[in-house]
Amino acid sequence: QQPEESASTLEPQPTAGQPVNPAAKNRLLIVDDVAANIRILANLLKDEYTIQVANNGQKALEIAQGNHRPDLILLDILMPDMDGYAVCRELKQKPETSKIPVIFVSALDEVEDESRGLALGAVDYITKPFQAQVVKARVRNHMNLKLKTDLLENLSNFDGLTQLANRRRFDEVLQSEARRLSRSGKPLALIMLDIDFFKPFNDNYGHGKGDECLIKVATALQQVIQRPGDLVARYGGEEFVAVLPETDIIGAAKVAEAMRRAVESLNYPHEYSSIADHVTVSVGYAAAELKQGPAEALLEQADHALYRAKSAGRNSVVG
Ligand code: GH3
Ligand code: MG
Ligand code: MG
Ligand code: MG
Repeated sequence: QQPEESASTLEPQPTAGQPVNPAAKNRLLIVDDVAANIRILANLLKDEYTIQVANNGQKALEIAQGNHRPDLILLDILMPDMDGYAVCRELKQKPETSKIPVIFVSALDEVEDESRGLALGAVDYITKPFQAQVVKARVRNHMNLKLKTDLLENLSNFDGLTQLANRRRFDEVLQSEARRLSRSGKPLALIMLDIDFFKPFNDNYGHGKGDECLIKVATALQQVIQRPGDLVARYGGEEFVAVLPETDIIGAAKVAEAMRRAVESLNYPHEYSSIADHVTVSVGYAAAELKQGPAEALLEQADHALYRAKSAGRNSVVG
């Protein structure tokens, strides 16, 4: 019986670097031009993993770049049209697939074949005919390593409390967007946001409640930011930032106001605020074409705007 491509029954794969669902079964893509080979490997591994299959290189690349990216790939070398080496080279070149570990499974058993595969970035090389138990063990080891790598990447890019991108990730995205947009001449917008009277909130309700409030605010902000390419991050304690590529000052003002309103709509009780009976935020924004200066200058502008929003009485938006 042919293994099914059960990918469509799964939740969409989170974009690279986003928190992974530990309960989900890990995906294994098997690439081979011979159906019988696929069947053998699939039967061997289907209890442990969600099996995806491709009978040629092009199909393999499509699946690897799709919405259900595999966690690991078993890759045949000798295939018509596009051989396994070429597939591996393409996978390693593209940022969205470069981190997926590849194990070659091939009848080519010369030292040159194996070393060529490893030089292309494959993590392992298994020769056919193979020992079933050895394949199982090697796949398991590499899968575990991949999951640990994912975990580390998540920890270094996301804030543990709110699950938003952290400052490190924000800086990275800001720099790469600035580089990209300074070439295209399109504008970049930044939003900086700070919770009003959060110190008295913490002092009176306690840090635990303060943390809960931060999570609620973060979720509300994330729901406003829906456009692909936009990023909202936790900049520091109770400060948040958003990067909006290809957005001008008018667009920035709209998003900034939507964020302010989203937090206000939470109606999150705060009886120690001097301006309301619920949690509010002050928002500063700025936008520019990046030919005019570095991204840091734009961030400073947004920060100054935020300061003016505070001075203007808080729960307000200033650009
Ligand atoms: P303003 O309206 O001027 O922003 O007043 P504020 O009280 O919000 O400003 P301030 O910067 O003085 O206070 C920030 C407070 O945020 C300090 C700290 O109690 C709280 N805070 C920062 N990070 C965290 C966190 O991770 N968890 C919790 N619970 N509180 C935090
Ligand atoms: Mg083959
Ligand atoms: Mg602050
Ligand atoms: Mg504050």
